[in-house]
Amino acid sequence: MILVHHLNNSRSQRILWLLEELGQPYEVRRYQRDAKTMLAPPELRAVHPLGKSPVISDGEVTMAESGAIVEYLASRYGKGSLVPKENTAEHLRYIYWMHFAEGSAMPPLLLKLIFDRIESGPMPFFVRPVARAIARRAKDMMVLPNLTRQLDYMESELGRSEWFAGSAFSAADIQMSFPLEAASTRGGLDAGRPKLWAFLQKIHARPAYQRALEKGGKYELLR
Ligand SMILES: N[C@@H](CCC(=O)N[C@@H](CS)C(=O)NCC(=O)O)C(=O)O
Repeated sequence: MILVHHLNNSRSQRILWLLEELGQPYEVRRYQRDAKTMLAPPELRAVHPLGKSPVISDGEVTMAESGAIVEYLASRYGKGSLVPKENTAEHLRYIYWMHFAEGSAMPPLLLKLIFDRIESGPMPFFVRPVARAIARRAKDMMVLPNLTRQLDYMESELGRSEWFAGSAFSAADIQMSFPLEAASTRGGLDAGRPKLWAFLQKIHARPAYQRALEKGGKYELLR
């Protein structure tokens, strides 16, 4: 039986959704973020040295890193679904978006989260103006322009085909869901980018997505 180590409000929600799409039985072991630091509890480090979520175990296999887990589960249990045929243009796009999600889309979203917190968080009064000015400048110079460029790019790519890899829904769409959901809570993604917005509405309406929400518990991404 596949066991998913699931941290609340996190990337592991994607893994539950994927397993629901695959119709593959699994168990969920839940972990709660620390309410103040939002970090994972130390018990996750007993499962994998980095102590991050998601991690799965499947028999002898213990695997971390959401992209690797998505690729492993889709190719092992997908029976040809959710992965485009190899040596096709769709398969190349599948690989690209599978890596883009964590490699390119998430870093500016994470930086925005950190700099927003520096800007608005409590700190000694004598460092506050300097810290806030640095956070503001980093956001204006690097983080926000990158976010905008990436959102524009993803919007135009979804103008080429209904889903990220082509005309068929694939595991790359599942992998891309997390940065887009994060962008809609803290990265400026809204109905002004109609293709990306429609993508979010469509995935949220999928029965497997809804079942995964029931299994994973409350899902509210960090702001
Ligand atoms: N690139 C990794 C990122 C893993 C990651 O940072 N997970 C977050 C949850 S969204 C986490 O465990 N955060 C809690 C912590 O860092 O303590 C992946 O895709 O699996």
